[in-house]
Amino acid sequence: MINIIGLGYIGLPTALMIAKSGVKVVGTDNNNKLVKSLSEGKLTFEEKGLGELFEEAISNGIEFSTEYQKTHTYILAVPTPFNKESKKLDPKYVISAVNSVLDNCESGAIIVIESTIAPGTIDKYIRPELERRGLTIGVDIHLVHAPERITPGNMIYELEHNSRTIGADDPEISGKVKKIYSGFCKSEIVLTDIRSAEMSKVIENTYRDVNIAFANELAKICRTDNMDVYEITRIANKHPRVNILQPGPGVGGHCISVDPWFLVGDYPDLTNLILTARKTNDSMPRHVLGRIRDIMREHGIKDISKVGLYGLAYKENVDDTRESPTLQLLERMDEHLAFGVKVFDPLVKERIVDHQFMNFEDFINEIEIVVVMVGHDHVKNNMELIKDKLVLDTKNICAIDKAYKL
Ligand code: SAJ
Repeated sequence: MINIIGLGYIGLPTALMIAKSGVKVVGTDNNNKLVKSLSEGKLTFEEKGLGELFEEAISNGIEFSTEYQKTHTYILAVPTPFNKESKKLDPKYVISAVNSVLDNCESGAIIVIESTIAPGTIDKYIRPELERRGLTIGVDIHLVHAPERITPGNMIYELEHNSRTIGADDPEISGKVKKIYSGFCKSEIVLTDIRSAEMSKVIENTYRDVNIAFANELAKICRTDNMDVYEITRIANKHPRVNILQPGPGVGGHCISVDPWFLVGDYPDLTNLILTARKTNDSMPRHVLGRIRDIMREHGIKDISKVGLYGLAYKENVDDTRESPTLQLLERMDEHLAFGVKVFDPLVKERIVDHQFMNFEDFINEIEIVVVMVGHDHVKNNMELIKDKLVLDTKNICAIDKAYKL
């Protein structure tokens, strides 16, 4: 039996996948409400394909509990909150989950950590917890890092099709964990050591951050001379070794905008490019604000309540608002502007800001400028309703000739 600890965005789909592969799974979370809901067959977040997978896992006998189980294999997918001031991850939930596992597990158990952690976390924070209890690592207990790699909006597909990394000290343990993951992962499973697994996860997200920053810098360059960044990158990308990403209103989510900071923190003298990329991406909400001001000035619009931000999620077709560019933009507006501007997101049900409309038509009727911050399918399907407004299309998804761009 495998006990999955943490039933959020990563832990739940992973638990369901493993259950689907025929292994007995118990999912544990300390949130009573969440466990109750899952035990009653009700999902707590939306994700493509999750409903069907949930049903299959239930018919394969998956169980949910607030209790840690006594077993041999644990997979930890607990949150690692980011401290915005220190730019560091707080490993407290991983440490406390490891301790709860140690209070319950069989001798020789395997603890697989999936949560994103900064390079060196296992050596610095986890091994000492085990040693403090007098446990011999590699005999009494085994540590593994198998960082998750799935992207919200396409999680189920990516769980099956993305390659996995398994970092462990002992090849025999890597082999056992590989067997679990190969029950649902159709792609390559790469075995390595713990430190390399930690580092590779962080550099994947850093690589993407740096590449998005390049696209964002190009957008700013093109804006100064009124050139079309999308046309220029489309042409450049015809080159067989060029693949420029898409500029946007900023980089959101809990991963790409966070992980590069671990490298900057640990290697301050060696990370000029990574730090500059982070700052470039963080500057994009302010760039959007400048574009909003340009449009207001051009059209003699003085009242900020005539501006509506479409999208609160951090990216298209998800309801996750963590570090979202829209929230970053609101933080960068002075109080008066932030209070007046209107906001709408069809997927985000929780009320997060003032003037957050729940009805799209009311939102559109009240404003003159629509700022498309997120490319949800919903807005693509509602072009008719926005096409007569002034549109600032920060995602280049609106089929409207006169739309303003970044
Ligand atoms: N973005 C751009 N331009 C682009 C691509 C993305 O501005 O060309 C923006 C998005 O709009 C969004 C942000 O970047 O605000 C991040 O979105 P994303 O879809 O690139 O990535 P995430 O945060 O959803 O998921 C990432 C993934 N990592 C990589 O692609 C290297 C995912 O595979 C990881 O599992 C996840 O981080 C994680 O949990 O670490």
